[in-house]
Amino acid sequence: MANNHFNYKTVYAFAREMHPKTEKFDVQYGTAGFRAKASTLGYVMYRMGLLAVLRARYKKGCVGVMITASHNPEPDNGVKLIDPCGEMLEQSWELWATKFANVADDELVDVIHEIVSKLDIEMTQRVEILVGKDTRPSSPSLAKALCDGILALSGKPIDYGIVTTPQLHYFVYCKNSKHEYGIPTEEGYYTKLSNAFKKLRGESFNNGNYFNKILFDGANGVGAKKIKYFQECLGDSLKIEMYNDELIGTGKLNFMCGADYVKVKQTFPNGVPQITEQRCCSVDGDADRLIYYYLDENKKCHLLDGDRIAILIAEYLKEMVESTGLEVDLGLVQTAYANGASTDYITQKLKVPVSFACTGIKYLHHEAQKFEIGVYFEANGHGTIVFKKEFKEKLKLALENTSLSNEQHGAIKKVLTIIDLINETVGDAISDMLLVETILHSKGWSIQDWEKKYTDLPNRLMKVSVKDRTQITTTNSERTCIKPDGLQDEIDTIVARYKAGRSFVRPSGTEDLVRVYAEAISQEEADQLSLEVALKVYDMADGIGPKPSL
Ligand code: G16
Repeated sequence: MANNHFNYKTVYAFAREMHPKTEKFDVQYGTAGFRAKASTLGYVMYRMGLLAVLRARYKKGCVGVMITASHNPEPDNGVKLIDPCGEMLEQSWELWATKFANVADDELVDVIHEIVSKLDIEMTQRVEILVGKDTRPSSPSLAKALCDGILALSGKPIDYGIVTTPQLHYFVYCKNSKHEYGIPTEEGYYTKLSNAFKKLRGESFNNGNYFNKILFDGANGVGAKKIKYFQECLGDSLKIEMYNDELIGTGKLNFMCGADYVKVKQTFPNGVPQITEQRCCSVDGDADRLIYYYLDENKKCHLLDGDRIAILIAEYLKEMVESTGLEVDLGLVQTAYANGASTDYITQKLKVPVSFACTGIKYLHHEAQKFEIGVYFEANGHGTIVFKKEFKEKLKLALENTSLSNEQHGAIKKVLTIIDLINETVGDAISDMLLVETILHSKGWSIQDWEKKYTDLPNRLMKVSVKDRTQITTTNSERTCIKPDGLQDEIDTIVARYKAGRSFVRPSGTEDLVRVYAEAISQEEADQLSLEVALKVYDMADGIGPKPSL
């Protein structure tokens, strides 16, 4: 039994005087933590500071707290906790997070007592909490509330300032792995990734149809700031022309630019020069999502989204590993949003098994960990690759095997370098971009060559505002709607009228709305299908505001 004579006076005082619970409604730890209007989040931050200390003590390691609302508009903000291994907070603790956020000020200490005694948390450890924030103007004051929570329970906040979400995940894991995974500093991160990139690129920066220039849309967020350091480290090996780096507080974050805008609107972002056939990419507000695209001679924007990125990577890794001569169990994880054509290509052409998970990196990550090499991506461009520890050891052992050929040894070294290029802790737009650039370079492909692999089914994403989005519940990896009663039957009837039609609805875990996805044989039909389904949701789930329209 832990010795827990902790004095909670400061916790009480801070809760009542500095960070009182201002909102009456309950909030929930959603797809990626809490997200809401920044002005409502002060007390939630304070309480997450408290919880982070408890989590760190329970896990006996440092944890991270990231202040970001990622793809959401600038007035929103949010917070998510990062576990010691650099992954998202373990799901059983999401319930504690929700409880902490919603309890009355006077009962806050009771909930702390409850968790401390239930989980036998030793309260005397001095734990470190790594704090990061994106570029939202609301982030510094929210960070102050968070740090007050950390200090109230005698934790030690270590402020990393403005960093990308994946950087903070990386730092947390580096610290807990005692630097085995890397050095937990920004410089350590840039050095590890850029050294691996340059090693893979070699002396010749262009190859076949591949040219080493890319236009980069930083979404007016933290990605725009950090890519500059990469450019310095990469030198001439990759020329990154950076766009959309407005000053903090101009309201331009994610506004008509960034990965979410490009993917949802299927259009070219503002602020990036329209050069025909030029390879471009966008990241989102905290640089954990990546989307590629180009404009054709008719000014049509061609998207290469998370599905395409996943396939490019899975195919490349499969070939690489085959050339090492080692047996490997490689699999891919997608969500319901994955384009049907991509799933067909992976299973039928690539012969790589596919698993489905619910929306949210936390679900995909764990599903991917079941494979020796697990590639996971959401269609929105959020994803990474995880390698089993045993697989990495197998590679290192094989290097000592003298019966293998020089070519096999070369291939093994290359796979090890590729692993160094990847941020395995979480989807990382910049690391993913460097990997995509590496693969295109190695194949000598233009973005158009990459696109030729298969043809996407036209699709459309829509948003519907409803009175209470929790009225909508789903099952079957979110592909079937259970509530409201009868909605799924209506969707099935509508879908049956469309050739190659598919559609599903689910409540967003990051925004107060319901998402509708549809795909069909032509763009017009995909648009029409999604509109019909969106209107049905509006009617059957208490839609509010203007009716959905295209
Ligand atoms: C977050 C999650 C993603 C998810 C996205 C949208 O992304 O990390 O896994 O796909 O939200 O989720 P929902 O449809 O539930 O709103 P980000 O980039 O906003 O952190």
